[in-house]
Amino acid sequence: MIRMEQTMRWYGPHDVVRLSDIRQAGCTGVVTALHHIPYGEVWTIGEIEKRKKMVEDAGMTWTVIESLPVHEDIKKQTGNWRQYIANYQTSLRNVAQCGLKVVTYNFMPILDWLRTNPAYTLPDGSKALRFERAAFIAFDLFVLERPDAARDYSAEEIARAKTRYDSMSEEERKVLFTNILLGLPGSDEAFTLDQVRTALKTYADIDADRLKEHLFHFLREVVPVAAECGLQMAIHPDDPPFSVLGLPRVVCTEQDARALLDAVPSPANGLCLCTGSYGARPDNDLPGMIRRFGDHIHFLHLRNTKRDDEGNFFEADHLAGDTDMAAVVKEVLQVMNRRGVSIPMRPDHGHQMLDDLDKKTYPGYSAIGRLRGLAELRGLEEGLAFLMDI
Ligand code: DNO
Repeated sequence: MIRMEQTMRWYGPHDVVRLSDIRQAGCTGVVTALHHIPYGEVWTIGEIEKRKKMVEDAGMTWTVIESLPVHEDIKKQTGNWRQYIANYQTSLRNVAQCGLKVVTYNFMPILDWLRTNPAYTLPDGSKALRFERAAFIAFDLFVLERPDAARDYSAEEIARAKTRYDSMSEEERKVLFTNILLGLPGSDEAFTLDQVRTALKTYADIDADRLKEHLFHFLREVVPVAAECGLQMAIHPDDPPFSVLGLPRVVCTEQDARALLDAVPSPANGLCLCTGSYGARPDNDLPGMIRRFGDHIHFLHLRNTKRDDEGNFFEADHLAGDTDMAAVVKEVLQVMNRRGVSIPMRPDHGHQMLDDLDKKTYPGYSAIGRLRGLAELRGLEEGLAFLMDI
């Protein structure tokens, strides 16, 4: 009886969702990170052990890190990047020594996930994260005023963005700005407009091919260390999975994932298969990706999105949306049974609903919404396993 390991993300002692809430949701594992350690610095054994003890004292285990962040200098190969890679290698050795197994990271320039609205009201009154293309383009063209931005969009998209911008009040424009630049997960800091403009300039000479080379170089440096100390690396895809604000993004499609796995062949070089991120593109075949990448899937984010023809999407119920979640979980069960391992999974994001509506949680990380997602996924997995007789 091999089942997915059920986990939830915990942002640490300041998270309003407590470890006891996560345990009561039925999780055996917690996914967390040392968010207080600045990017690029070494995670010391003392700090890792402290966090591990908190999770264990709450009756759960910490096997997956999300994330061990990659410093911007490594992505750009500027400044102290060599030192930051050495620090990353040291952190890997330290987390392995403390018994952790999976290291999630991403290689998105400057921004991590990006939405135009973290509280989009659904017909039932619950709230979801949404990406609205016209609002995003309006931000790029008329708020950020990024030079040459117009080249990235069609005349029709620009016209739609202009209409959208003109319909917004000053207040709505401010809110849009804050929403788009919500900052990195786990940090309370948001970017200012000037900071974004300055940061974007630092990528002026880095196109997708070059960023890919930098990623592959990083992998050549860290994957052997991970392999040697028994860790699995799991790269999170870009969210949304396409270039934004003129920045290159190189982990968007099955071909991208294949290329990075081929660049450094090793079982330690793996994926965080996020069905929500990859699933925002119609050309990503999620069940097929799980089948084809099976041996390299070290962590699963199960989430669904609903797209429309204008390039908008919102985060749907876990079992609704455009991704066939039953087909996904069926493939996962097959992969796990073939490999003889349980893959850790977390219900990625959840709607803000019921009592969550009165709480200030990290966008997408409500307690009850995620509990609902987890419960549905758990039921789906059990039902499928019964029918598959495994
Ligand atoms: C968003 C998350 C991402 C993810 C990182 C991994 O909710 O899925 O922020 O943690 O990209 O490095």
